[in-house]
Amino acid sequence: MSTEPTRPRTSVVVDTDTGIDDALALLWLAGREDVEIAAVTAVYGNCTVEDATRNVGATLAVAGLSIGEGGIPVSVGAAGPIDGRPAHFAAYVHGHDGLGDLGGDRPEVPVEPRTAAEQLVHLAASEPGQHHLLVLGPMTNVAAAIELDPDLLTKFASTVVMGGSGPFPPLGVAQIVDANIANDAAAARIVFAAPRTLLVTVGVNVGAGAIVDEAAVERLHASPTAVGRFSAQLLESYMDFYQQVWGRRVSPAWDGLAAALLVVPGWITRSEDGPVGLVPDGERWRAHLLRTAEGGPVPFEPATRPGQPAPDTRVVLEVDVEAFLADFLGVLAGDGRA
Ligand SMILES: [Ca+2]
Repeated sequence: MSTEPTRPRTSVVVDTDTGIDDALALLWLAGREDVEIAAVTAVYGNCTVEDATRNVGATLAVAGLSIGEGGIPVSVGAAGPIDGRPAHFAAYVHGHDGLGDLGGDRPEVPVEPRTAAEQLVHLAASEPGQHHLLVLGPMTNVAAAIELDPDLLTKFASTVVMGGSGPFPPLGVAQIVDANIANDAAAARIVFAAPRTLLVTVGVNVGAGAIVDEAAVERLHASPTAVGRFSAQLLESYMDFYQQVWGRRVSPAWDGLAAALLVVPGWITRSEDGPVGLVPDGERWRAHLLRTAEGGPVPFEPATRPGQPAPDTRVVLEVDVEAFLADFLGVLAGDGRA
């Protein structure tokens, strides 16, 4: 039995391509007593949309949450980018099943009759201002929902996306791949142009600095809770990948950081508001805060909304990583909940 929290709970709708860091974000949200997961919408990205949907079910089951009638509604979304290009999956990062091929039980889950885009429109219209939208995968579902309701993002209390590359880096500085933008730049273009209450990017510019290390994973292995031990297994698989590409056994928190900054915006220590545009970077696309050399905004009309100035997006630049990691790992490890 738990007592009713004294603060109102933050109601979050999670749009996710449930891979490893998405699963950890869901487990953290589920473990916070001040958060209610109002609905989950699945999208392709780290894996197929079918796997992402199963992974939502498997992850919420570990957290003791049910899906469907009496539980959290889960909707199936896009299977590929909004312009019809084939999807690209990251099996080398998240395993073939999206959750590191751990071999656990991933049964089919009961899903809503509404598609993900329809569900986002429905939730926003029926309870405007009540929910926050957390976007953890390619923005295809959200863009499809904006095509159904151009004012969609004005009906969410805030929208936080794991994506973007922040401001342009100094010349010659290499940047980390921004998969959520690169996977569907056309959808991202629609989202960054849409009117909104508040749109926040938690991009690769800050996610790469929020690192779960081996000591943290050992702590999770020793956790008395199923959530803690499942988190440790997921992180071991993630670290196998980062060992290869970053040369050390670490895991950036990525989606977990975006979830955390939605719920606790006080952990954002520096941000800048301005227009975000899609820019090419080799064969991929990025979303950058567009500034002149003097630091002023670069005004432009988004191609998806001609005649309208690009609205401001809040771009996160610095984070209280210590406070975030202490809470993130504490919740996942089940501190005080054995
Ligand atoms: Ca994700």
